[in-house]
Amino acid sequence: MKKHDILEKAKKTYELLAADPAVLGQTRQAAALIEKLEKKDITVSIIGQFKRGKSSLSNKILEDEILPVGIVPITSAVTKVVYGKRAAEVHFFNGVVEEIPFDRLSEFISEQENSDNRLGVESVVLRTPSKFLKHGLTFVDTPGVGSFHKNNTETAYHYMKESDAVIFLLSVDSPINQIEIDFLQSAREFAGKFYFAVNKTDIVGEADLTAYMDYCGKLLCHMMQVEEIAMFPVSARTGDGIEALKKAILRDYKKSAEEILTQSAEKKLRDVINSALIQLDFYWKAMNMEYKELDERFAAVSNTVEEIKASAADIDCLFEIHLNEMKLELSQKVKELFGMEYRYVIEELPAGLVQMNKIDFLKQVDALCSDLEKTLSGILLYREENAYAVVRRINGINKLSRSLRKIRDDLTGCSV
Ligand SMILES: Nc1nc2c(ncn2[C@@H]2O[C@H](COP(=O)(O)OP(=O)(O)OP(=O)(O)O)[C@@H](O)[C@H]2O)c(=O)[nH]1
Ligand SMILES: [Mg+2]
Repeated sequence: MKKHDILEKAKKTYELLAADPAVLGQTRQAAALIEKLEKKDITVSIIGQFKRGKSSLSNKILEDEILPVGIVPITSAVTKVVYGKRAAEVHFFNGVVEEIPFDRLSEFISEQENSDNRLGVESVVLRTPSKFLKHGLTFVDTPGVGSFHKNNTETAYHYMKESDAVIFLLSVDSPINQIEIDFLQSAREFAGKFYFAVNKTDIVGEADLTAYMDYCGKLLCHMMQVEEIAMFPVSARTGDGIEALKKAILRDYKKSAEEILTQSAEKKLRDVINSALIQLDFYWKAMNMEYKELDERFAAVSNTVEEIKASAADIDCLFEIHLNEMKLELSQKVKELFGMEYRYVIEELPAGLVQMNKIDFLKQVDALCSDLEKTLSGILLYREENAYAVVRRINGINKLSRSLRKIRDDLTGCSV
């Protein structure tokens, strides 16, 4: 499939989704996908089990010792690296963006200093004048999967959806295991291109390395359903093999960026459509739910709304941050009660933001709450006595589902 075809399909999907507030979350995802395709943004992420040497290898690839590494599980937050004058920014879930000096990085992205991501770091964005990034790639170091720290596994799985190409990192001190196989299976659903790198080659002799490459190579071919697979033996300690890996990535980026982006966008579009279909199915079921059950859930939402309104009266500063946090709380509640993605736009709040006054803040809280209740009732036709409206809504859901399935069926597969 060509890039403009996938862009057309993404736009068509967006139009269909945007007409139904029931799929608000997926509408935003489709919009983000269109923007990515139009801007030709390519993200290469390094992923794998904890302690395989992802951050050490990232430092070597970027030729800058910026990311913290260690013997115990370290990386606890997604770290995006782009080309530019050296700078670091922390993006928090509540929208706050804070510029920090490089020597404070580990306070935010290491498990030891920010355990279970208690600081609520959404991601860290670093700029460095690395030759590898000069052509516009975004490089991402991710937390490792499979350690005791479940939050890191969840973050890695969640982020993987945004990668276009991945460096899947193995290490010679451990043959590929079930945790890695499961992770790779999921990554296949989203990334358009894979580079398999085997780290720590400095600790084994040539014969052992050959045996390892042979064994893992066969397994990976089987998993990826291909005849042959390119593998890159590297050592983040000595630097061996790293140039070959970088060259392969840059060569593909220059020659086939569009192809990589198209393949990854196709997979991401399929994911958006699947998630919209699940959501529509949910509505369908919710509309057939007993009123008693639906009453209870609506009452629970109303309780949260009342609590939020009451707490707003006591807030006297940092109104923008509180508003973002309320949006997160409301989305969480809707997800909990109705299983649906009801995502708000979280405004970014860089340092020196203009302060909202209390009157505006209270108005916005009110608007936020009544909007939620109105939209939810509308979507679920809660207490709708008019049978014709219900039939029309059900027909609308069926029609939208059919159109989305048709777009999904036209999408194709994956590549190595
Ligand atoms: N011998 C050897 N050790 C390495 C190599 N690369 C990394 N290490 C060591 O492996 C350990 C883990 O390195 P990290 O780069 O922190 O690994 P990671 O995959 O980022 O770990 P998490 O962030 O916890 O998932 C450190 O003690 C590194 O010094 C390598 O090529 N050879
Ligand atoms: Mg790391």
